[in-house]
Amino acid sequence: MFEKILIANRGEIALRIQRACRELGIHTVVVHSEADTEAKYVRLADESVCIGPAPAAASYLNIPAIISAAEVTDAEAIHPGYGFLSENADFAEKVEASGFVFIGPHPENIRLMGDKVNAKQAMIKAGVPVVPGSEGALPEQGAETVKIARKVGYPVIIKAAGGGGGRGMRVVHTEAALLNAVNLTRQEALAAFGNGTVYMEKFLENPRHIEIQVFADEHKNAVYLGERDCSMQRRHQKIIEEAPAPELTPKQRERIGERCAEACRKIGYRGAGTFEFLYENGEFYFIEMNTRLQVEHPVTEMITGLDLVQLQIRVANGEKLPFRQKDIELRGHAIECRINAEDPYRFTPSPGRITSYHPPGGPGIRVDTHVYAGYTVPPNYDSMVGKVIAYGATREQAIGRMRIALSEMAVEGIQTNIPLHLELLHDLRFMRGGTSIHYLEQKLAEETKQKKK
Ligand code: MV4
Repeated sequence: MFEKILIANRGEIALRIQRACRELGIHTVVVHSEADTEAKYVRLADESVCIGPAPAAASYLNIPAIISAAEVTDAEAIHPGYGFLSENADFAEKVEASGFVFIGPHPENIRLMGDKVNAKQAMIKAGVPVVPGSEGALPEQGAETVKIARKVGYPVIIKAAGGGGGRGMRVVHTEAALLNAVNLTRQEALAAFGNGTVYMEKFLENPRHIEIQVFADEHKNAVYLGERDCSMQRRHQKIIEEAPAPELTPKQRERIGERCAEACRKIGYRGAGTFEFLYENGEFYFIEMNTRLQVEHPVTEMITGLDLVQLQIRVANGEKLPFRQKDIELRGHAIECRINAEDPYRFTPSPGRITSYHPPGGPGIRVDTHVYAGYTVPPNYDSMVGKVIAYGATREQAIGRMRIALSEMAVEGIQTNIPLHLELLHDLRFMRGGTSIHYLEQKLAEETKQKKK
C-alpha cells in the first residue's frame, strides 16, 4: 500500500480523503492556498504545503505547484477530490508522467468523457441507452441540421461537446429558431471551451436526474453500486440527493446497472465513475459520465456499507475489487442535504466567520464538514460548507431523521440554506418522492409570486 498520499483539494472532501487515508495507515499531505492556511484539516494532515494565493487559478488549479509539492514531500499518489483538477486529463497525465499514481481513471478515459460527443458515441457502442439525437457532431451545413431536427422532432436541445454540467446548451422549439440557435451555441462553445463542436438531442421536458455509481479495477472487474436521485437542484447545483431513487424497481436497476458496468469493462475504466441519466416515463437516457468521486458519494456509502474513498485508493494501488456484483446489497435509504453558506432564498453567497456551530447527531446521522466555531468561510470558493446525511430503514425514516438533524443544527455568524432544506423536508411533493429536475425552481418561482400578491 502507498505510504503517503497528497490531497489536491480543500474543504470537506480534503478532510474526507484524509480520514480514509488514516484508516488505511497512509500518511497525508494536503496542499492549500493562502486562504486556507488556518483550516483545521490543514493542521490535522501529517504535512501541508502552501501552493499559492487564494484564487483557485493560482493554487488549487496550479498543476506545477501541486506536482512540486508531491516531489518535495515524497508522496506516492495524488487524490484530486472533486471539482478543481479532478477531471483534467492533462493533469492526470502529468501526475503519471512525473512518476506518481493518479487516484482516478486513466487519462484517456477522462479525455474521452470530457468530449460529450465522443462519450455518447462510446456509450452507444457499449450498449448504454442514450437520448435520441444527432449521431455525433452537427454538420456545418444548415440544410443537414434542419433534416436531423425534423427526424429527432421538436423540441430539441443543442449542446456543446466541450460543455457538460449545464454549460453550453440551448433549447429550440421551432424550425424557424433552429439555425440561429445552433450558430449561437457554436460561438459560445468556441469562446468558452475552445471547441465549436455541437450536437443535438431530443429535449426531454420533465425528466428526473438519476445517476449510476460504478467501480472498476485494473483486472477487468466492474460493478454498479446502485443509483442516486439528484433531481432536487437549482441552476445545475444539486441540493438534495438520495439513494435509492424513489420508485425504481430492482429489475430496472439491474438492467441499467449491468449496462454501465459492461461499458466500464469495454472502455477499460478504472476507479469510481458515475453515469448520468435523464429518466422519463420509466426509461433511462445517458447524458454524461463523470470520471471522479462525487459530492454525493456518501448516500451510496450508507446504503452499500462501503467506503468509496478507500476503494479508490485500493484500486489505484492495483488491488482487485474485494467483492463481486452478487455481494453488493443495497440496504435502507439515505438522503444528503448540502449545506451552503448562502442566503436561503436569494442564494447569494454568505462567507464570513462562523461564531457558533452545533452539529446534529443521533442514529443514522453523518456530517461531512470541515467547519467549526471560529472558522472563517473564505469568499474565494464554492459555497458548500458541508453535508448532512441521514440513513434510515425506509425513505420515511431517513426524512424524519433529517428533519430532526437539521432542526438541531445551528450555524451562526453566516447564513446557510438550512431553512430551505427544512421547508423541502416538509414539502408534500418531495415527501411523495420522484420529483423532476424542474420541481425546485418551479416551487421557488411559485413562492415568489405568492409573496408579491
Ligand atoms: C438535457 C435536458 C433535457 N433533454 N438533455 C443539464 C446539465 C447537463 N448535464 C444536461 N442537462 C440537461 N440535459 C435533454 N436531451 C435537461 C437538462 C437539464 C438538467 C439535467 C440534469 C439535472 C438538472 C438539469 C437542469 C436543467 C436542465
